[in-house]
Amino acid sequence: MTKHLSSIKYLLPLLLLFACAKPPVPPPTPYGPVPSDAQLAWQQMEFNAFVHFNMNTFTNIEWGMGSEPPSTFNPTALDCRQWAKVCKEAGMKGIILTAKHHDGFCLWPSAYTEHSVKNSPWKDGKGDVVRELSDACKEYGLKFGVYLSPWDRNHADYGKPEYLTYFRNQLRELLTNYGEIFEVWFDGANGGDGYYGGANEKREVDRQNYYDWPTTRKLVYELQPNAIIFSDAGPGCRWVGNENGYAEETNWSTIRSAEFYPGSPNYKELTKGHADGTDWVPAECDVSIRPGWYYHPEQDTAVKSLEKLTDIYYNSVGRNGLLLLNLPVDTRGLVHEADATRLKELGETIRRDFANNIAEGPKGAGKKAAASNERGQGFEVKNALDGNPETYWATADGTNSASLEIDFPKGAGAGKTTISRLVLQEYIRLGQRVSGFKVFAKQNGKWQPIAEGTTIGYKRILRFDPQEVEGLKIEFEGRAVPCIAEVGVY
Ligand code: FUL
Ligand code: CA
Repeated sequence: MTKHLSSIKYLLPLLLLFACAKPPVPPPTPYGPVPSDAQLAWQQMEFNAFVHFNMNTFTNIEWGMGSEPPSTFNPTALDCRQWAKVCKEAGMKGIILTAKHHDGFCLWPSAYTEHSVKNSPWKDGKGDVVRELSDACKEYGLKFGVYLSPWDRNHADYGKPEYLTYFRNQLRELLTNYGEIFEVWFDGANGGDGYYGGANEKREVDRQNYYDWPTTRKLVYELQPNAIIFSDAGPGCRWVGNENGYAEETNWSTIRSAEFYPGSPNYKELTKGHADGTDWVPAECDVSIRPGWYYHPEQDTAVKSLEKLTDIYYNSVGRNGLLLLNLPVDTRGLVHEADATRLKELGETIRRDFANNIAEGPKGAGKKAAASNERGQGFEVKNALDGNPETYWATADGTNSASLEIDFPKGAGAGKTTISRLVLQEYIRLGQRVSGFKVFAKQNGKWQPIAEGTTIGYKRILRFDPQEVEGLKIEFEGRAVPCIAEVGVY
């Protein structure tokens, strides 16, 4: 009997513990399509470089016909390490190179054509720009991607089924011989006049069916399982629908991708995406630092201003897009001084603008944040203010509208804090859920509306004139319970 009693004595506290411990709260269910791990890693790169450098650099035009003799390609001081250094210092994470543009000239010694660097005077035909840049990227800790133009104005078979074998053979070379390729860029521009092996004629293709894209995609994934395929239709990422570097305020990372193909006429819909999209295909904003994609000496004085580039950054990365900023490498084979200087300034501006998140961390104002609703353990509001994109604040099922409030600690001055930027990030592993938000600032004890918006997605940045605030409140409206990974205040 005593033996029994004593065992009850030990069991009781354990039983009590069980009774009091709250059951773990399950995470919200995903809403709609969600990104793959590769798409998530890609989006986190945020800011990448495009490099247009090829035959057109030496003919000083944008689109070569395909009849240019390889002898024309002759950079005098090509240095891919200089490109990589400039990009790295600007805060970019990867570089995509025009390995072959519409004129068909190849920057690598392809085994399938004579129209390449191997027949150029550069390095006596022993050079390989793809090799040099992929090596430089490795050295500088950048990812490397390739642009391979589907349209080829040099190739005799363009427009016939035989050309697709050639195209895929080239893709195989690029995706096999140069290490990891993070992005493969398929331009929508194709079909029209060209040299075509001497035929000098106009060749139109059925853009939707000619290329048999499913087969090409399969090849890409077979050789580079983590590559992001860029095209108007994705599937990895999509064109934003313009070449000026601006996403729209509303930017869904989902589209009904079956309605698009590279070069499809409905491309304007790509700008906003589709709220009811069937596939996760986030937007990439490609834009050149100069008026042209290729280098033209007369544009040395037309490099975009720091103000313009900063605006582009805020309207691409700051609107749920990835910024792919093009550098037209010059005839020496270098990023021109004017572009390099501007890029350095841009990098410094971005770093400075986001140097000090006053909401983050145990000492930050976020410590005092409060939410109108919290889902429970593991989903508290503090998760939105910890600087960790993998933790998030979520509300209870059914609570699709919720607000978060941050009070700023009394500083010197009169307990006021000056802010000019707000960064909002959804936890997109669970889909894109927020459809609207409003921002209020507490000024002299009263809440004043200062901004509002629609989608957030991976990242939304708001800029406002510097203002003194005592607190900030953000109201979120979700299509499902909001999952907010980060709120940053600068
Ligand atoms: C366009 C091309 O036609 C341009 O030459 C450039 O490569 C740009 C990135 O895409 O569609
Ligand atoms: Ca977090």
